[in-house]
Amino acid sequence: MFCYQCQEAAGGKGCTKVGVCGKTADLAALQDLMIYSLKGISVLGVKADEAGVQVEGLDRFIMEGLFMTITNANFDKDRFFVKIKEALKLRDEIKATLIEKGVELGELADAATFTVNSNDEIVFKSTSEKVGVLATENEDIRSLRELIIYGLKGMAAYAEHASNLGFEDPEIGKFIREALAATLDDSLTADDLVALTLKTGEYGVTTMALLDKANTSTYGNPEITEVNIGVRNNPAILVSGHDLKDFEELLEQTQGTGVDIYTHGEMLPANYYPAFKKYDHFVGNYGNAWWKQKEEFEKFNGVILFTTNCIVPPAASYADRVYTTGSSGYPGFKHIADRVDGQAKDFSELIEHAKRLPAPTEIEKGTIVGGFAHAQVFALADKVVDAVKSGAIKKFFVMAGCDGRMKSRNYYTDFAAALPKDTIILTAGCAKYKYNKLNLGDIGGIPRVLDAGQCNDSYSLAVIALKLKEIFELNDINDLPIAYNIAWYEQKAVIVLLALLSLGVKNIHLGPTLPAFLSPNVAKVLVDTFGIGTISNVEDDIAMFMEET
Ligand code: FSO
Ligand code: SF4
Repeated sequence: MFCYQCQEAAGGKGCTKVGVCGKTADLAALQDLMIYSLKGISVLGVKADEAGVQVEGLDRFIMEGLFMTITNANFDKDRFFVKIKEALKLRDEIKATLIEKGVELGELADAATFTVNSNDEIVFKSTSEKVGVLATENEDIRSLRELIIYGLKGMAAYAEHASNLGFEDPEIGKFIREALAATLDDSLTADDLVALTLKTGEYGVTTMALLDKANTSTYGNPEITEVNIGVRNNPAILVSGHDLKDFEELLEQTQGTGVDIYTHGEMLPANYYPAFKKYDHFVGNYGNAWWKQKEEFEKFNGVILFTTNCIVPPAASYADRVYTTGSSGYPGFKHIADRVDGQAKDFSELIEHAKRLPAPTEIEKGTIVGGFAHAQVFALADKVVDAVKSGAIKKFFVMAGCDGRMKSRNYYTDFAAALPKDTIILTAGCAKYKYNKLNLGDIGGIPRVLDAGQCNDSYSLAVIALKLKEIFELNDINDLPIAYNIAWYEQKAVIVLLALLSLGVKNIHLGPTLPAFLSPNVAKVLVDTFGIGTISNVEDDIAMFMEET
């Protein structure tokens, strides 16, 4: 196996024997083959687009396939076997339709023609060996192709959440097909792929805007909320991941059952939405970021539901009370099936299971504050602008992104704690758990940590920045007193980064390490064009950031 798609890639280079995330070589092979199959479908999909042929369900199929390969989203080999076979079948159906319509297919890439005539894992594995990341020999082309693919994975995840709420944009699916097909095209130069990378960022903005619209028009605009982090004495279900539709359906189905609902990790921002506040059995948030799940799930005692990544291979003590749904999966966890004909998912099995289990053990008490997505910040705009004008706020620090296992990430806790008291942290994603319980105080009633929401709500931070640019009548977003010190872990953070770049944001510092998939030349392009930097130590970095603009 070779995988270097996340920040925890072994040795900062890539996982070759087993993933730090727990991905085995067999699973890695199937994921490589999944991506290859999606590239093949996309080649035909592009031809169908050109011929004006609509393929029902194609956007959704590709999105799900990409999402399943995001770091720690799905460890279930059986699901990949099924999905790859479906992919080849769908691909060949599109091919047959096009031939029937007299569309000239020309010479097709191997990805669009290969077959696996066996259910044997070994055959799948040997097929995948020729199609993995290292199949592209030139390291710069490989780096750019993978950068695009990882951006597409993040984009697909966000587009899928929007689609679950009935919000779709066919242009996004079309772009994903074009870009996937382009990663097979040997005639494209490094410059072509750099241009495609930026275009991926533009579509990242479109996708996050669509998801923002889907979330806010369905559940209302996030608002300032004190979120309870303590527990009650009832059986309970802990919901992890990002999918708000799943969350809503579970809240509905648990009403009046005596089972409480808590959020974990990236589901915390569900607490900020007005629509979910009417449920008395929605208690609050339990625990911290994804990587702490082993100890926290153990103590939660109840049922756990993953709606998306990030799954950590479980301890045997709680594995039998974990469920997955959507694109997430893990062998041995029960999987809740997809919606059929727009009907709600059936969560009855896990609700009945929860009733038989004890209440959560308290691990924390008190509250944390969040809900500062764009509408809420706009509502406070006068206050914020006055504070900037009076000098009460000197600088904003966008510290969005991810949390993770590495000790080096304690940098972000120390950084947040050491920031001058006249600075505000703007955050989104699970990075917040590094400092959202530090009690960093407020500036004239404006909390010093403003949490916009999930990683996709980084879009909100960009909208806020653009609004401030307008209010202060600046020509360039980079003239604002905003510094970007972003932590990343997996591929959704890649699309967030590309989206920020496409909006013209410069001098983003990325840590705790730069992606292993950036070759030295590609890293140089990012440094030279966008001023991308990394982190060093808290003291020097704060001095450097405070000096800028
Ligand atoms: Fe991932 Fe990062 Fe959203 Fe976290 S991008 S790791 S769980 O911030 O949040 O899915
Ligand atoms: Fe390694 Fe990350 Fe790939 Fe998992 S996703 S195999 S940890 S690089």
